[in-house]
Amino acid sequence: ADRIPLMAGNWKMNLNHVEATGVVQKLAWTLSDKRYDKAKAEAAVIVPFTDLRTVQTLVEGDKLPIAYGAQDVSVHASGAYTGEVSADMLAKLKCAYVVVGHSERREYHGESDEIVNDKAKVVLAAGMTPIICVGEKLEIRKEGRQVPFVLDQVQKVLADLTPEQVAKLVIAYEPVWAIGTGEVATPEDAQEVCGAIRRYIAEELQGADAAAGCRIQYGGSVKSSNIVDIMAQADVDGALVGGASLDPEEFAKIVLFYQ
Ligand code: G2H
Repeated sequence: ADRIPLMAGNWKMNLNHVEATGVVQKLAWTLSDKRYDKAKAEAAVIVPFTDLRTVQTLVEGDKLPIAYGAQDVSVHASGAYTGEVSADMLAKLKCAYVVVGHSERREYHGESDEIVNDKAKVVLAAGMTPIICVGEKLEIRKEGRQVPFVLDQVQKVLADLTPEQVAKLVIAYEPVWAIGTGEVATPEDAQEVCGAIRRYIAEELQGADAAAGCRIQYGGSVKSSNIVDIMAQADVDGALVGGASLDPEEFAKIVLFYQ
């Protein structure tokens, strides 16, 4: 399958809208200077809600080859949900992507696989692409149970989705012990789980076409120094990059991993 790798920079709770302008401009400038080829990798920034309108204006105004999206979404459509942001609001801002179920949302905001599944559904219904995060904690990894644990998450977060929907979405495998810790899973660790996810979708869930189409990212302390080995793995179709995406020159190197 022709899966164009998705290199998504998850800014987390960093960069206000003034700072966002500088980072996006610098990223776009660096990519164009280095002859970035959109057919080889897709660049995206996943930004705080308060930056979205600014990023939209920049991207549309200057026709930048950078997709953008949000870090979370409400499961509700509208109404008395103070502090929440709906999928329709994000679609109106032309977000391409919405991250759902990031381990930090699971850990600090009690998001279960069922909530993540509901969020994936509202994102798809609004015409955007969910980036659905899964991954095991250190205890599970130490017991060698990462594959069955993650496959159980995958089955729950993809519940009720059609093969056509699954073929278009993105799954981010982020071993929680490798997030923001400088601890990186080896490329073989990443492939073990990403490959198992794809086989499981093919054999037990939405079938071969869905499995061949969906993009599976690796996430967790990705940097320009380790991206090439990670991307060399057969079932890794990109990266969800946290810390390293805040530096536009470093993130550009990650997007341009193929050069
Ligand atoms: C994992 C990743 C991006 P970092 O959360 O979501 O963050 O690259 O800082 O480990």
